[in-house]
Amino acid sequence: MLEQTERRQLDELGYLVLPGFVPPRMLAELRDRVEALWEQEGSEAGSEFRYESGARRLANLVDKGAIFAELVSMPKILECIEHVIGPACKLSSLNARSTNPNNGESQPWHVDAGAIADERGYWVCNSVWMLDDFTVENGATRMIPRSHTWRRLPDAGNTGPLEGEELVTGEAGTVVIMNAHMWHGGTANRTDRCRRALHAFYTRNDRPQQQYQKALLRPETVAALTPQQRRLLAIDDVENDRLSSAMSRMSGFLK
Ligand SMILES: O=C(O)CCC(=O)C(=O)O
Repeated sequence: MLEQTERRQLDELGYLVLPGFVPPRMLAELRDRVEALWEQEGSEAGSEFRYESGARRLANLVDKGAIFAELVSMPKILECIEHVIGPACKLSSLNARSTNPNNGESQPWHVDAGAIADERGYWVCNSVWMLDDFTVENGATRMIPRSHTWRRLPDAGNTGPLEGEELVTGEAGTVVIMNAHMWHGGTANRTDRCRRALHAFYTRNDRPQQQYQKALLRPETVAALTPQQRRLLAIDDVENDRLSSAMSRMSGFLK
């Protein structure tokens, strides 16, 4: 159960840090799996979503290991997500992002999916899974607490410091639930080691998925899902087929 203080932090600050959330064995498996995928996918890694200079990416992870379907459906995470965007929600995407050693520049300030809260309220919520310690040096995520209430976007391309920004550091195994309307971005990695994270991103059911899961998942992946995971991935949701296939076509990911 979410505690009252946790609900309040999500409502007021826009984010909640869950230290030590990932059990050590799961953390080791996640690290091994993402490294194996980077090795296997080479220059194609991230192609189902996007490439980013200064960072390695992976996309469509639910299709790339049973551990990932388990991760996106963990009860505490879902409780947090549903607190922010309501119970009628689905997975939008599951990606990995690893900032390269000494990669130079911070990411521009942004909100995920360019999303501004609408008349029904918030509709995007992300979770950042630290696979390495996030430190002041290695590219931790910066955020502006309370900016999810502003209902406006940061200036495109701005990477400079902004008033009120905070750097969210933590040990590997920490998960940060983030109202994704809040202004945020990864910072520059000034160390000689990569900084790895997973982003499990959710959206309200009346909005398209960032990655149209049903079109991306292989039949054997779909067959192994629990009923709850099927619902979370919107496998049987006809309205999602309409919304997300149109979006995938527009982005060029679906012919
Ligand atoms: O990995 C991070 O620190 C944040 C990345 C992020 O916000 C994004 O890629 O949209």
